[in-house]
Amino acid sequence: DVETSFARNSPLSVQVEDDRTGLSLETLKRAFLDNLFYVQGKSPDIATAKDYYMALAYTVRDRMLHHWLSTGQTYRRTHARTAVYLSAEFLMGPYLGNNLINLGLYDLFEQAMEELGLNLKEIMDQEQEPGLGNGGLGRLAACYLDSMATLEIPSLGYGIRYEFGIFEQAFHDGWQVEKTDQWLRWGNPWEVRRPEWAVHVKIGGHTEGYTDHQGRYQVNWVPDKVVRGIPYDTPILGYQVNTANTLRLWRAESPESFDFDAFNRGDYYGAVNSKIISENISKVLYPNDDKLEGKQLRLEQEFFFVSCSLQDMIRLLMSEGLPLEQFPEKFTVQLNDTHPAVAIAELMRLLVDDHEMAWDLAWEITQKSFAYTNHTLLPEALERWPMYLFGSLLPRHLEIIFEINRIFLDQVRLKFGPDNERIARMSLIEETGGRYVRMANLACVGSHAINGVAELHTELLKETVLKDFYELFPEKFVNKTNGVTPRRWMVLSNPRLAKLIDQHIGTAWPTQLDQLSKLEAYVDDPAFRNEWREIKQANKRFLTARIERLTGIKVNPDSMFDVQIKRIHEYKRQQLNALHIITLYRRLKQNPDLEITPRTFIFAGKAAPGYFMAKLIIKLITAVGDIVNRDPVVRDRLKVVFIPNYNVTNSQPIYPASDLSEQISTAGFEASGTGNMKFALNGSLTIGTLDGANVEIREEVGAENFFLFGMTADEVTALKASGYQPWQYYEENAELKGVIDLISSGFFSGGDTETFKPLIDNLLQQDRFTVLADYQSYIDCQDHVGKVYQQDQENWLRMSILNAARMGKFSSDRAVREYCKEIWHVDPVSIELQEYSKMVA
Ligand code: B1N
Repeated sequence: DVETSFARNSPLSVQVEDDRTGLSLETLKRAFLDNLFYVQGKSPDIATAKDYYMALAYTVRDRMLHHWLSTGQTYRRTHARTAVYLSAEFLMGPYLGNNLINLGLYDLFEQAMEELGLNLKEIMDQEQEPGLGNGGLGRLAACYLDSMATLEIPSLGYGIRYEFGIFEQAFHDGWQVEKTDQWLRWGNPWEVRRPEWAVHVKIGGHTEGYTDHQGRYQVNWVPDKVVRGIPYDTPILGYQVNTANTLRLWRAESPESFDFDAFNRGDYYGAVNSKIISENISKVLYPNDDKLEGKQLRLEQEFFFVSCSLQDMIRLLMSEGLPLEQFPEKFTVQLNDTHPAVAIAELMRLLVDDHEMAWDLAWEITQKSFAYTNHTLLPEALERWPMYLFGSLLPRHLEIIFEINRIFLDQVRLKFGPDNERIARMSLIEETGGRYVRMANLACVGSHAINGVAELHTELLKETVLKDFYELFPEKFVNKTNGVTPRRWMVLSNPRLAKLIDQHIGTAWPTQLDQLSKLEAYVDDPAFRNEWREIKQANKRFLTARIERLTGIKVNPDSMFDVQIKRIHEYKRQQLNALHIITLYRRLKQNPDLEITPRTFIFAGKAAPGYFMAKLIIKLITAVGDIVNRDPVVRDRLKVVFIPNYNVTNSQPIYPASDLSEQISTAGFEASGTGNMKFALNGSLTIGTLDGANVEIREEVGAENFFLFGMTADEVTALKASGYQPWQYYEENAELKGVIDLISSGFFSGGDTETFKPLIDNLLQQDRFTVLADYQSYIDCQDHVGKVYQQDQENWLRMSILNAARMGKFSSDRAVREYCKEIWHVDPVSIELQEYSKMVA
């Protein structure tokens, strides 16, 4: 039995090494049992499912380490230019399955487990995913890491190792309740703690000016607290390449010497307390999506991970023997929204104060280094920090921002003359009613490139929130439409469809997604069509079983699966979807024999814990489900399910089992969306507005293969400008009135007319997201969707195949290639696996 082993011919080749790299079935089984025994300390008779997971994870990790160490060594040796992704969120999803796919070892490990009487999928189900993000923004960061590694782009992701990620969602009486996420409870086999690269971060205090021995004015920042940042590294494998990049997440601890001081003074409790306070910084993820929570701790988190990361980059630069001036040649730093934008002031401080660089050179380096991605137009999400708060935590950074602002506003005056309103709008400091530091303005001034995440979004940025900056710096603005990784969102999560595609167009499509267009040749092929349909049915049956397990609700896999899964937000308009369900229900109550397309409405998504209206929307959906699912008149033609605790793990079986993808945000509010891409890629049809990337998806798949409804962004703006009066839509539309009145009557709340009153009042009186104005268009479109699904199944199938075949553009590989070419100017570096003996020599 010849084993594939990196160290096969090396003098250091011993049994232990072989167990960690070998790939024969016998070696894999032995390595797995060894890890169970020696790492988990368990014999099979008392091993739990968690032990099996851990043993398997370590067995897989061992097979990643040559990739990882060879990659690092190559980057150091070649001084590789590196793309740095700075993000407060990384929503990585479970690692085990993804790592097996990217190593190309999935089938082999499945067989090895089977030979041990174990089931790989069941073991994979044991993983607690690191939920270190809220939604699209965090998941985008994860897809980009996957693509950067796959494209062999030297890259580093920097973020925060939150001890508690996004909360776990449970339900009481149809209301969301939050439970703490304890993802680290069973240990994390994928990370390596690196205390030797810890850094110190100053917070608070004051600054002191002094003149140095050369007669230059310098500033000394005297903090009132110092925290220690410890990096935890996770390898990020590319797909079927040797590259393994690094995700480096920082944990906050207290500096040992500080504890020691207090301890020596006999203040044991004080020492322990200061440790607790320091550790708070990386304790918990703020669970808001598209909404700023202006809390001191949040600003501390942002500054903490940014300072740690920049110090680490400078260490790496110097360890390669490169001078500080080379920072922008060694690194290009992408700011994932403004959450890390304080990096602009922190790099200036590190260069000017700590490294005594002249201001102008430091500023040139800073602008060359950073690029900024904007992810939202919602004004309530734009980060602004009360100036007193900012100054009390970061006194030196506030001074630096004032100086950046002084020079910048002179530049504005030079170009536009004495336009005080413009100056007030563009200033880094907001002074109208309370003073604030504006992070988006800082990001625009300190970056050489600014991008939106879909074409429409970028255009709207230029016309609205960043208009002044576009007029000053038109050359900085570019669009980078989002993408998703086909490895996780097809190969891993839809293996049946992936296999069918392999059989027809070969196996290159996961890295060359445009090749999916070859599927168009089979759109009329009866055998292919049959298999396409059967795979969708099989995926629906699988999800049906899961739904029953998770909710107790039996759904019909032959019904249309009509799915809206995403964060709950008024602009995403889950309430519009609910109005449609109630519309259909009323029609059935009025005419029980009405012919309707049987539908299963599937929802999943979390509401921010402090977002009352979003929680009320969840309650409305579950309340409607309670009535509709039990009503004998419905005769199972409508079912409403809310799958709890939406996260990456729970989403993976949903996209492949969906027929209809709900992308129904008010036009102009969803920056891009990325779930929309995952659905279409897996052969679901979209009902959607002309918002975010929907516009481009429709362009690619063809208008005839997309169910469009609703106002355009311009129409929404115009309607509001003309004085939108939502109650008029209610008064003039009998069916809409009937639906609203049914909710108001207490029909879905056990006769209680108070429960949904805030939601109804809001719709009738404000309706910021024009739900009522789009109601009829949505209902008409849904009626059409129902007809096509029921009466024109052959056409539906054709549309499904064409959607998947035309989604090539939306691979995150395409997006990353565009960033590399147009913003980062980073080239691939291919990795040769180094032999173990040479690496340790
Ligand atoms: O970013 C995604 C987009 O596809 C979505 O359309 C967009 O809504 C999402 C503050 C955000 N924008 N802003 C956030 C998240 C957390 C937070 O604290 C804002 N998320 C998005 C990827 O581009």
